[in-house]
Amino acid sequence: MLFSYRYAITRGISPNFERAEKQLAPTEAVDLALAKRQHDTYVEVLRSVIPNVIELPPLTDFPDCCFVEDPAVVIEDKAFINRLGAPSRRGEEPSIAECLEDLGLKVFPLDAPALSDGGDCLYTGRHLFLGLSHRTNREALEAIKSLPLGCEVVGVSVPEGLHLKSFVSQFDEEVILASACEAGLMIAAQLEAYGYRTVRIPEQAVCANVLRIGNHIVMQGGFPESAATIQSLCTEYRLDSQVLKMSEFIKSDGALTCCSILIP
Ligand code: CIR
Repeated sequence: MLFSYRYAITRGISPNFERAEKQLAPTEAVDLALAKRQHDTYVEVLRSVIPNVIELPPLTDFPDCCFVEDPAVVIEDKAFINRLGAPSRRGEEPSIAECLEDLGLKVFPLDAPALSDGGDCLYTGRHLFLGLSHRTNREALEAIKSLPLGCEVVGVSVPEGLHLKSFVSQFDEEVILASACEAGLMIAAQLEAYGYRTVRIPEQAVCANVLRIGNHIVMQGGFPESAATIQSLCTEYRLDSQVLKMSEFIKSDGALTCCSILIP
């Protein structure tokens, strides 16, 4: 069943987290102690709604290792392992691939010249939308299309920013949240062509990235206008909601979905 998960994979923060990739230098430095507390709370929230949460040990040499969404993408009982777009992140994948294999998933590695990040993969149950971004290329699109995933794979142009899911995320089977910024609107128009309802989310683009698990929505804390929009949608769809502030991850372009791999 869509949104029902037996396992989640997470990974603790690297001691070198301050050196994580960033599109822009943050105005305030990353607070490592606060980042750890926020990550602990994230894991606690997952534990409250998913029976098995696996915490992989941090990788000292990989400052971005907590962003486990990027190395692998799970589609039902299958997964593909990305060849990550940022060279500094290549090497995060093997332990994740091993973990997925141990859980019994059929795992397909992607090879050069494909480049892809999980943040560019939005799986809705009907479609796998693949953001074509600075991190994900057309070779990856062709390679993923050739895998036996059992869903239609569609390329979506991401005009700026990091990933497709820096601007959109799935709220319900046929409902996708999209940032009200220009790039969000352009992406939303591409998804609407496939029959999805999209809902505009104000404030920062990262606010459109929520976690949907069972009947729960977890949204980013610290953004009252977007919280009000998402809350009223939760009321309409009879979903519970919860707010989780991940400010230290936003400084490294991370959103809520990026810190876990969810496995049905
Ligand atoms: C990176 O640039 O790769 C990391 N600093 C952020 C990755 C965020 N990933 C995601 O949202 N899926």
